[in-house]
Amino acid sequence: MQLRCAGRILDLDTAVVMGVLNVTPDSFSDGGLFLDPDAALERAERMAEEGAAILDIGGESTRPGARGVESEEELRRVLPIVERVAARLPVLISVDTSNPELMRRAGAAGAHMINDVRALRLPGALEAVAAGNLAVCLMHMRGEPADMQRDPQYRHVVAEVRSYLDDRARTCAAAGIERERLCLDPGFGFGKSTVHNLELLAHLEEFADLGLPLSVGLSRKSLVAALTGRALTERLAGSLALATIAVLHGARIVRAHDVAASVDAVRVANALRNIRNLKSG
Ligand code: 8Y4
Repeated sequence: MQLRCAGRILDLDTAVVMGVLNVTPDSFSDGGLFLDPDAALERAERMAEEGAAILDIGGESTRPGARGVESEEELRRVLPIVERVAARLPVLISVDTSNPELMRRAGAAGAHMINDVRALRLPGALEAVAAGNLAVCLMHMRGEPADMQRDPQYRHVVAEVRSYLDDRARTCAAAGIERERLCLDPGFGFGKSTVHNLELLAHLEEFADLGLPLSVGLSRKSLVAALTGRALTERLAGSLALATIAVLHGARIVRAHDVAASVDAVRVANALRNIRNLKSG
């Protein structure tokens, strides 16, 4: 299984780690530290050394309750970092954005992928990605960050999220974005209760039969807090357990803050998957 990213091929027969690089001053864990471009670059270098296959660079906070940032400010934060990382590191670069203007300009800055929590639903986003050759990760979100955790309800969360992603993938294909460029993500924590998140994780394999690579983001999220009772800075072990389970259930891209530890967890899960596949022929 492969993903076509701006002329490069990402082999996803084994799962890889996508490291998170926030360039927001209100970032929940990095506290504005990485608004400094030199610090951002150092952090990027370190994550690449630690084995991240992809870096996800984002300038808009999508934490529950977060407010959108103005388009110009987002471009101003993200594009210079993308340019500098692309010039220096061999790693694939994903841009975490819903902003069509940033999508249009990301490729020229050196990005390979768009990661959109709104799955190209904003006006102009489909056209912006179709006009280039970047890959795109389509994520499910119920509602908007400002209100998404206000008592989310589903009749069948797995079926509803799956059918949403299938629909978005078909819409992308119809708009001229080849399926080889698409990746799907159930959007853990984006308008989901603890039980919804667990149901999605337990039934992740049902998404795999859509035939597209799956990505997941579980690192440090409220699901870890709900299951372990841990504060934000104490969630690594729980995050690694969830990442391991996700790969065993078919995830191919694991979005994570703690790259070195996540790479180890993903290696363990990849090894187990390989053995299982060898034995079942
Ligand atoms: C603590 C730690 C509290 C993290 C909240 C958070 C995903 C994503 C995000 C995801 C994809 C986050 C941009 C939310 N999550 N993209 N982005 N999949 N594809 N919250 O799950 O990390 S940001």
